[in-house]
Amino acid sequence: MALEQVESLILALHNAEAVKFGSFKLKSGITSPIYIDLRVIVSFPALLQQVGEAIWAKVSSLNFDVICGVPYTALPIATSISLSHGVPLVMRRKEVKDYGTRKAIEGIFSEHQTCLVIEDLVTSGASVLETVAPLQEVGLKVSDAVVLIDRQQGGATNLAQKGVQLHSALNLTQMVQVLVKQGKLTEDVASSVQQFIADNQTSLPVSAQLLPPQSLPAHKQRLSYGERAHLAQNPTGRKLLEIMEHKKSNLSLAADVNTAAELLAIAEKVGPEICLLKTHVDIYPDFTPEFGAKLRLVAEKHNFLIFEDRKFADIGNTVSMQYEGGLFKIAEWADIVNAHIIPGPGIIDGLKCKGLECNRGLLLLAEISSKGTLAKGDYTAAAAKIASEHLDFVIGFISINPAAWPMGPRNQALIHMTPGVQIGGGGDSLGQQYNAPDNVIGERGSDVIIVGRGILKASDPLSAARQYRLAGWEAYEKTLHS
Ligand code: 5BU
Repeated sequence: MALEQVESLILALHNAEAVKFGSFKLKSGITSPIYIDLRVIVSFPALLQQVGEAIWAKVSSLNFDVICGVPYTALPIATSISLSHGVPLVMRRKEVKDYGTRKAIEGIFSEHQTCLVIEDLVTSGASVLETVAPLQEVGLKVSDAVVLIDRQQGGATNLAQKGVQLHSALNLTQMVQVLVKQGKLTEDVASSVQQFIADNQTSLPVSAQLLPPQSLPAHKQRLSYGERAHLAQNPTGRKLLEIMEHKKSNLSLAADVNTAAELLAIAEKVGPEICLLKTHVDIYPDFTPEFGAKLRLVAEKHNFLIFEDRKFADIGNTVSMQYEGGLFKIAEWADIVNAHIIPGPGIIDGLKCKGLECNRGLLLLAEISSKGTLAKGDYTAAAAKIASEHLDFVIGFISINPAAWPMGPRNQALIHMTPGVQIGGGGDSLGQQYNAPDNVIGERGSDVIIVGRGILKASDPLSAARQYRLAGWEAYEKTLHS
């Protein structure tokens, strides 16, 4: 782009107030002397086109088959380029309504085609990676991204570490220089912007840093359970990952038997095969206050953890009482419980205030295995976000198809557990839907298979448990070595 075109674009962005100078409090709490909001450019069609052309000038010599704008601000920019230069778009859905049937990437493409990612503004590069991950997931290659404005705060370096080369039409230094030259900005403000850039270099979030540089589908880029144990902030999450590695087991038994006595017996029998025993304590008519201590002895003997599938769903104060008190005193004996996020994050605080002091962990119900579940799309995305904000207590999710989540690079400290597992698939007459162990761990990207009737109704539950453990483990090993 010629110098006068660069200057004219910078002035047009300034006139449209897409770039402002002053003192702005950013979401992160940092005060910035510059504020950039490129959403306004949709109100200025000529400017939108000018932006598209400036970006195109940077990438027209690269090889790519399709382009994809990072939602939302870069979508109209990508559309403008597509219309002007006849390049097909693909579109990333930010809110996938139903992971089972709706696609995260819309449009026509074939595996191994190359996609250029288009972004409006880059700070750390994290939002570019959130779009790169689902593109790679569907088999597209991504080696380049282009941005209108690079804030020069480390994004290009961070993306290069992930194998994505960042091209930029403009950067902050250049913009400030032009605006000073044009009398729109004082030297003082310009130098405070330079100082801000120098003082606010970013790196990627830990989860993104740990991913090896691309090209395998994101759900296959998994670290081993043992490596992930070092990432877990919560001691129970860490311990579970260590047990999984040590016992070569990613099998959880859903021990839905009729009595506490039967439960203790089956725990004793299949204990050596499992990393986790899942209970529904409220279905045992012979429950006594000694139940928890007895089960813990079996768990210690066979080195597995206990997960009471209580599915808390009330306000923080109530769940805190339900967790600690009542007949079952769940917090005393269950290493792990789970909760719906329907009440909002207060439920986590309510459980955390009892659970954290005794080293317990929490799973959030992000998806459910039964037909017609409402836990999907935005709800699942909200569960993922809330989890990432409570890593001291939340150890992972109940999830059904985490590989299809469009939320960007996986936080490998969090453990995905999937119920609705049976060799042979199928379902029951009350809405349960089954997937096979290799599909759950391999294709769907989960970490733990939760198996109930597949083991309990087998003629020999112990050998069935072994069969499930081996199937789950083999599928896991393939995700490490593929
Ligand atoms: P099954 O016999 O393998 O179908 O048992 C599944 C178990 O997992 C059972 O205890 C359910 O309560 C539990 N479950 C589930 O099936 N689906 C879900 O989404 C959740 C729990 Br959450």
